Amino acid sequence: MSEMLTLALSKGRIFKETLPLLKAAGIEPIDDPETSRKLILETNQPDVRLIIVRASDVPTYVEYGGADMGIAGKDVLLEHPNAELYEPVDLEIACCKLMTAGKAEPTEIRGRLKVATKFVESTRRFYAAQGQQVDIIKLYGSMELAPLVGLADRIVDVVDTGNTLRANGLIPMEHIADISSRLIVNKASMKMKHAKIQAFIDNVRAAVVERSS
Ligand code: PRT
Ligand code: MG
Repeated sequence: MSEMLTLALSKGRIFKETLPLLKAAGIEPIDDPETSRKLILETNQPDVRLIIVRASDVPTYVEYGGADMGIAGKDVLLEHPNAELYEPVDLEIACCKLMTAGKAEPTEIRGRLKVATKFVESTRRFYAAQGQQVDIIKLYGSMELAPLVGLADRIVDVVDTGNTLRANGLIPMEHIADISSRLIVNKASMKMKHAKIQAFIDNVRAAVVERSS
């Protein structure tokens, strides 16, 4: 049997925006993860399979060899600053911005700024670079709620249209980073399955260039 290539990705926006790039590389999943409950998806290529994991788990699967490659948002990768991974292609999909946000009407802040986020690592680095001491409150979702109930003065979250912030009476404040999804590769796989992975990288890179021209 020929060696298997395993690609880890999350369902939702990353899966949807990855499909055309996979197709350009000749890979088409047999099942749709939005309707199938399968976590391992076979493709039209018998030696390529997709595994469906939480967006924030993709770097973990790839670093420890549960998958040879993966597709992860830069926001997620920034939370794993020491991960042993290659990041050969910016896929320019699922684009957004990592930003601070707070209440639209200015409020008095006494003592240290309280910042609620699931992006603890990026938040710590952003405020440290400004020389500002803050208290970071780790949340796993619905960050927009934190300022509304007095849990925090600011949030750090990814923002696309800004509609979610506005709907909750918040406004974007400081820009921390531009975010897009990246192809990541396990270091041992890159050596052991070099020809196959390099061909995949070349095909995907060509598809990204083709799409942006
Ligand atoms: O759901 P889970 O906890 O597993 O992970 P996740 O929510 O991070 O996954 P998913 O699929 O929602 O996002 C995957 C990746 O898409 C993220 O890691 C980002 O790199 C990227 N991305 C791009 C976004 C957005 N755009 C985005 N808008 N991720 C999240 N959002 C959220 C945003 O925070 C807001 O709550 O979508 C909501 C709508 O955004 P607005 O600004 O258009 O209102
Ligand atoms: Mg989500």
